Amino acid sequence: MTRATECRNFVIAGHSGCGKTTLCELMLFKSGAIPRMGSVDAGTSVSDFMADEQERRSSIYSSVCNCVWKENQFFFVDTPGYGEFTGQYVAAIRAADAALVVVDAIDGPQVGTARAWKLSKQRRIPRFGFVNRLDKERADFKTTLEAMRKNHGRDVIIPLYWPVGSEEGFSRVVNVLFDKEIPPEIADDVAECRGLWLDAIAETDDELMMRYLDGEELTEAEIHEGLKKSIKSGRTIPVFAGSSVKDIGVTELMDAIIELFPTPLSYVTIDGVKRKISEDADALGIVFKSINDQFTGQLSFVRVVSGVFKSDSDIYNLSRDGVKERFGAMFFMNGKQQTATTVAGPGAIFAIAKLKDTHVGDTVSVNPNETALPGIDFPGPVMSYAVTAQKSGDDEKIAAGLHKIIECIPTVRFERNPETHEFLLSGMGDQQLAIVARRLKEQFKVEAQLSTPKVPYRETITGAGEGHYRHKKQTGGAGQFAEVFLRIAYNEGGYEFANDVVGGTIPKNFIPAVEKGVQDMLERGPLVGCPVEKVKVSVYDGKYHPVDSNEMAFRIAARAAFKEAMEKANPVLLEPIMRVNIHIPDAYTGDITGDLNHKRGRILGMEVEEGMEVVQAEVPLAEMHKYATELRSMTQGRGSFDMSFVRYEPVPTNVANEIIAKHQKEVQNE
Ligand SMILES: Nc1nc2c(ncn2[C@@H]2O[C@H](COP(=O)(O)OP(=O)(O)O)[C@@H](O)[C@H]2O)c(=O)[nH]1
Ligand SMILES: [Mg+2]
Repeated sequence: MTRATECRNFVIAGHSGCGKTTLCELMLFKSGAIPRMGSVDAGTSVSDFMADEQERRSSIYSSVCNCVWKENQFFFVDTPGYGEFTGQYVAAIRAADAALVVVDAIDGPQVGTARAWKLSKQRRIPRFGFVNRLDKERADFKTTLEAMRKNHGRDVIIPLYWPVGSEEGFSRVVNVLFDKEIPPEIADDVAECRGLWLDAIAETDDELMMRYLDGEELTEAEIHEGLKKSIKSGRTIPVFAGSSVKDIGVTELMDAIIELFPTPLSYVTIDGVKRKISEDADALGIVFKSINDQFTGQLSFVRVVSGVFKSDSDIYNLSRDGVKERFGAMFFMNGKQQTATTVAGPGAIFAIAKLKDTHVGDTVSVNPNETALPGIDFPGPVMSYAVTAQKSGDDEKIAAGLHKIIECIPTVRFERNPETHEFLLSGMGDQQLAIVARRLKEQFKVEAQLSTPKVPYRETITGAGEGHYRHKKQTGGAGQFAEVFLRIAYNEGGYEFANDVVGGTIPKNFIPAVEKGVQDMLERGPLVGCPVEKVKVSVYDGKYHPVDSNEMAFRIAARAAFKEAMEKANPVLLEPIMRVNIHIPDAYTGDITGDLNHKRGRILGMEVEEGMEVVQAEVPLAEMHKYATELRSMTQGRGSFDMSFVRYEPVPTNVANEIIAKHQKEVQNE
């Protein structure tokens, strides 16, 4: 087993198309882990091995790789760049000790790049940049670098390597700190970077700073140490340059991964307590990914945090009451290719088959008394479809299939909405949900119909009203009699029911029946049949008959009295309002805000985050159903957004009238 000091674990992130998968492929090839270099374009890369990925020629799922480079073992995760597949990145970064963010030298930093910087900063792990595709026409290192510097600062984003030549003529990279022979055309740039590095290195240590300010030269060893320290603290982000297609700058990168990336032997915080990670501790790991497909069957991926896992073991799932699981073989993975192993220590990522009760985000350990690590915070869904069976009778098969598929995609949910009674498939965008539907068809042979879901409107009143009803059926047989007077008023605190009957005009034992009648009506409001909220109901008078009164009669009378009161109390329709944050390059701000105005949105503010404009707005849910698709076409895929519920608000009258009229028509047609 590789010792933990010789193990490096990192995630590869960035915008789609910057060359992440190609870089992974090259690292695997250079280290001898694969015999020949596959390609994304030919559908032969190690990491894009799922059928949907090969068809798209782009990553959808994260993919785990490992290789040995100069006696050090690298475990790294290739992640998809599209916003809809962010969940894959969120989970992978949770398991990584460092982030390597790839930036395209042609398009520069994009939304996916900004997201990668942001999430890795939140995780407080050291960050590295790799400017890729420098061999390509129109590639420009300096412009790309300037865009990155603009977002983070000149003294943060500092090249460690500088390219020699450009486009077709790009031939090699030089180390700005240690290389002695620098071509004259880049000498000034290299000298500037060297200066920036020396400033940052001096900052890491007071004594060093004194000597540096006195004009003393720092030794090579001091520079090495200071460089590591500065990067580890997050104060600086070293930038590499290269081409993964032409294999330029990647040897330098891989050597630096050994030299500068952190070892897995730092600390882990469990339950607020900092603990040293060690190979001798009880094995502890986090499950950050699972797959279930025709190639591999069901596999769970564990990142070893501390200790050493051994094959053929019992483990305990600390996130699920310590439930015991057993596994046999352990594998190190390269895409779908499995290599059996018997041990895995800190930093390693191994896969095991057929765990029953273990899911993404769970902590597993050989010690049932260990404490679980914090889980993984996945982003909330931004769109939903209502799911119905294409063929009647398939509902159960669809539900079972969807549950199986989404077990491996934690950002997708399948749930019944208790208000609209629809089954909703919710996720990060239409492409992601289309992939789920397709897998349902291919793997489970059932077809689901996806349609626009109903908006979960609600109803309330803005005034107060009284209602009265006498329910009487006293012709022949057993009679029925009940009379109810009630008042309703708007109540900010929510639904309340009060019995204000004096003198027993309605006997106490019938009051629960009156309330039941009211509750029946609360479930289906008078405007569009949606739940009624925020009303206070007070029953204050009535009449009963010693023989003919019964619970049913009071329930019926209460319903009718409530209906009358509600009509008088100025009922209004409420709609869910969503808080939306839209991340876009600033060139699109005008289009985006204009479109939000059409959607009855309210712009709350704008800010710049990681070089992207963030438009913050509140928009009715009714207008957001197709937003994932619309945003993509408005920004050529350069935008992304998140969305969460804030509150219910009255629907403007003109819009409400249309919704009510449409509902009435549907009711009549039923
Ligand atoms: N010229 C050139 N093309 C590259 C380079 N790296 C990747 N590509 C191409 O860029 C496209 C996207 O690459 P891919 O690895 O799928 O990017 P990812 O989406 O970040 O994983 C593919 O057509 C690659 O062949 C490079 O260094 N130079
Ligand atoms: Mg990829």
